[in-house]
Amino acid sequence: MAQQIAENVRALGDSVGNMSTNKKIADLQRDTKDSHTKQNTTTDYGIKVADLDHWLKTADDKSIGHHSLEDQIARERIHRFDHERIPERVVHARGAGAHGHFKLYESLEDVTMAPVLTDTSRTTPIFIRFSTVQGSRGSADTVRDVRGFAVKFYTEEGNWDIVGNDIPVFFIQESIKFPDIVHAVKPEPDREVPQAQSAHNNFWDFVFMHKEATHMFMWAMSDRGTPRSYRMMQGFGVNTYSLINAKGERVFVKFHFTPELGVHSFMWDEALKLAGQDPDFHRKDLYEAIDNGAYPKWKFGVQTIKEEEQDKFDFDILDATKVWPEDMVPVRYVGEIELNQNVTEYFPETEQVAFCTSHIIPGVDFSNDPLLQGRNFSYFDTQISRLGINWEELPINRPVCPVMNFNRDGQGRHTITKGKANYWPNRFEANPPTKHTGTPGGFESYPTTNPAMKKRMLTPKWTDYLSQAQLFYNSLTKIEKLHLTNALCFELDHCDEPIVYERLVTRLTEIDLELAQMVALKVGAPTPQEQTTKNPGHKAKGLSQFDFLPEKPTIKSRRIAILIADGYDSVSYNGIVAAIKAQSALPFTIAPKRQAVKASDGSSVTPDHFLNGMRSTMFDSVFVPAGEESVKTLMGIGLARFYVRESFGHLKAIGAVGDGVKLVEVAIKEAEGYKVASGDEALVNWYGVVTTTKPDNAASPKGVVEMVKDAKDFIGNY
Ligand code: HDE
Repeated sequence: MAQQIAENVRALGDSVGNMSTNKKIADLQRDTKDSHTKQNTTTDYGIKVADLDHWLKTADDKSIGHHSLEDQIARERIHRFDHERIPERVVHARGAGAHGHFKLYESLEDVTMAPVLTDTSRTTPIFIRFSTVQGSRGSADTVRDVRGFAVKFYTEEGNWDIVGNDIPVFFIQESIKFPDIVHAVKPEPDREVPQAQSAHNNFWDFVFMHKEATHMFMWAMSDRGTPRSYRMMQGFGVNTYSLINAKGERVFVKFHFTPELGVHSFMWDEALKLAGQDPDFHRKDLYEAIDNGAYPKWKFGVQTIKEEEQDKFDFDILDATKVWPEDMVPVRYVGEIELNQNVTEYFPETEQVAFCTSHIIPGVDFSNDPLLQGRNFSYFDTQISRLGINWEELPINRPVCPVMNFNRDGQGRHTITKGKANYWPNRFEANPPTKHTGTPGGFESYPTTNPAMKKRMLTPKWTDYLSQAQLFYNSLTKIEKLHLTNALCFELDHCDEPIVYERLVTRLTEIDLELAQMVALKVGAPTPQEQTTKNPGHKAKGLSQFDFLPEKPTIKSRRIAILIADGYDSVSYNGIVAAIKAQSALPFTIAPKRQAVKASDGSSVTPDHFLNGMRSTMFDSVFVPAGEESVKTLMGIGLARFYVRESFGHLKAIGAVGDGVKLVEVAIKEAEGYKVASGDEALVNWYGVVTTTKPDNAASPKGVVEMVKDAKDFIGNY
């Protein structure tokens, strides 16, 4: 089945990976070898090995005696194994990566001289690593958390890294506080709990003590904290960088990546269950989509502000706890990234890839963003303890353009450099610097003037901590607000020290009274009576994720469960499978058993999974084909009825044909007002993870939005 799906989706091939021309993939071939060959095993120093099963020891036919330390082959294997682990990243330890490319379709030469952003004929290889922040390397994918979105562009002028997140702001303004926020969110030091959760005293204590964290925690508690897929979330550079054009002029810039499939999230209940049912859900989802040819794509855009306009905003444009509202500074989309090749081996690629905010190229520069300045120190530094000083020589990290420097020695040095010139200047005039010519040559920092006073401070503009938290909350749809409220209730309910949840409720009272009252009720804090800071009710576009539904509704790469049992109707079953494939989605047949299931006409199919093997949470949608006997069997199985009811509770598209409708009716009969769609046309109109059983409602993004609004009471009670 999996192969059929892959072929089918590939045949539809709306996208060409063009891997043979990817210079980075070609570069990695130098270090890639195939283990599935008949080549004999050798030791690490190359001799062939005669026995891979027994340690050298004294032995005769009756008994075995002492092991010999002499066995250099056994010792080499154990030594090698003993040192396989390297330190995991201090944050963003769990991740998944893939290769792809960046294509520019509109030149940005008015603002930058970087050819990767001006030359529309170029295709630049990229590697992206997505991650969670809090959890260890073995933690679950779907936990509530910020997601890392780190992109390495292998440009002809050197590597350029945008080390971003799926949320456009950050918790703190100054990088000196980073160890505190990370200590506070990670497991508490006495008992080392909880794992991969922000729902604990230390985190909420920290965010209360740092009013600047309010905006970010509102984002993290929104549905952005539980993405449906890495492929369905935005990416943001977060920090303010600069772009420099050929005339030497500077603009400030923020980078954006917006997914072609739209921004979609799990409901909290799904995310919670999936963390146990399939802790690798996001990792597999990325792999599955690329493997099936459904290559994830994002539009790449920039927001720019001219130097002379930097002071015209209420906030400081260097403050990473603030967005630049899109109504004030529109996003200019100029290119596209696509991921089209999975990694060959996780460790040398996804684990050893090392990103640095300090990796910029001529035409891009930093700003005085205090968070960025600290990050520029931290990333390089952390790679040294994780990977050793020669980490930039590792295959995944080395640039595709020539590298020449005076580096020598250090652990794990690979390069063998000929000649005597290991310093500059030298009598051979070897490896001179490149003059900066206005077009990208040698990197030169943009010259700026700075205040003369040396002080530990920020300016008064940085102390407005609440306006954008209010702006964000005001801009959400009702259903998003409800989800955010529920998330806060869950998190604060996990805090058992009253000072933590009571104080946090007072903070919420500065954002929205109704929100604060609801949370107070659920978490046991005194109910606030009045709003303590005025909320002027401003809204902005680009904050609600409903602003990022796909331009063309699509079910491409969505996973659809088809429930059958013996006696199913092969016509409706085959029809739905074909219709799903025609939409480039993935059908999965689920039955009470994994052995062949017989149709009423005598044909049969082997299901992909049995009911308990893959629960409804693993799918975006459920369909029940016709077949009297099949449906009767399913109706008699509690888990089958629950399958449909749970999908309904998670607002997934549910479809049924013929007798299949009975199962759907039985399963969701308690939810009055929802009609069950029947007939083949139901599928054609299925778009997105949040839709309804009414096909006409689901036919457009607007329909989806409306439906979600209609359904809010049901979800609220679920
Ligand atoms: Fe990071 N961050 N960070 N961070 N960060 C790391 O670097 C740090 C911040 C982000 O997939 C570390 O290689 C400081 C903002 C991502 O390999 C470390 C500060 C944003 C990744 C580090 C921040 C990020 C990291 C740990 C405050 C969004 C994973 C391992 C000044 C724009 C990259 C590593 C990957 C990783 C430091 C804040 C995103 C310790 C000091 C803001 C996506 O160097």
